[in-house]
Amino acid sequence: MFNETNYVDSVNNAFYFIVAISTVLLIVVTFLMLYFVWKYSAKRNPKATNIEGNMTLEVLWTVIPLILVGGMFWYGYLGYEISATPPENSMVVTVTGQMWKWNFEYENGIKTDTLYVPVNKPVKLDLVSLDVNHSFYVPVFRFKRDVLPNKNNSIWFQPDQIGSFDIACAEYCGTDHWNMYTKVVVMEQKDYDTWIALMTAPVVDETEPLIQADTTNGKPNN
Ligand SMILES: [Cu+2]
Repeated sequence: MFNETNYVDSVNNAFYFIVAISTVLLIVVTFLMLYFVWKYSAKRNPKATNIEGNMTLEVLWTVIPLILVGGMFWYGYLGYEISATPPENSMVVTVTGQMWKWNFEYENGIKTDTLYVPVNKPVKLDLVSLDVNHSFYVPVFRFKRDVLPNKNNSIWFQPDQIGSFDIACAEYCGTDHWNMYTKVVVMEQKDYDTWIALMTAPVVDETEPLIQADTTNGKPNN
């Protein structure tokens, strides 16, 4: 759904990889368990055997999980590396988390409580907390990053679809944590430019149309 210049595919692949391994293991373990219950029941196996150890088995059940977990790490790391490197031409928005709301400040000083971004453009988010630990979570963009009072994290994303998507706080931060929701609104570039123009327009006579009143500073900074 979101494009390959982003890290969304890597996150999805890591997820599918882990689900596939877990499913196979679940099936194998369940069948073995049922088989052993049947085979070693008191009726078929009245006298228990004391097994000292089995080197081959022990090596196998150490090495195979190590390879599987290494694979999970590798898939996860591929996505993490991309997510940690915002493109040079990213638009920068400062995200401030506080109990219990989000605020967004754009390069030209505009402040909003909903995040507005143009489509197909990389957006870098600088994450700041005014009080306790929060976590900025946008499920549809496949990212979640801690927002901490003593350390400035950042994350970037590039939406390729118009729409309005949920933002949540994913770190329990107090009484109204459950309600710390807002939206990211992805718009066509021209709609975004119009929005910026409206937001930056000086207060004018009500008879004048707002957009025409502002032709000098109506463009975003980059
Ligand atoms: Cu929070």
